[in-house]
Amino acid sequence: MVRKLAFAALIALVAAVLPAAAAERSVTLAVDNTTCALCKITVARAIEAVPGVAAVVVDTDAHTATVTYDDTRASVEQLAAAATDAGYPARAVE
Ligand SMILES: [Cu+2]
Repeated sequence: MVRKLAFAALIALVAAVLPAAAAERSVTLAVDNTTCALCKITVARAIEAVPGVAAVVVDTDAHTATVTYDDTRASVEQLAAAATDAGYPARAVE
């Protein structure tokens, strides 16, 4: 009984983790006008508001935002548009 439950739990865990891991991507955006701590927060919040975004790291010295997101729910264009709409024109960099 316990082994069956453990097995079922393992299957459920694998089923939950695999599709998420397969869809998760990271992209670095070049973001203009990011000069201070407030810009950093504003840009991060704007991008985090896009459905599917898991994490945003803004670097005000490099003027970049590195975004971890689910590519089945959000596109790079949507991420860049969110920052652009907040007053920080953004585009993907390699
Ligand atoms: Cu600022």
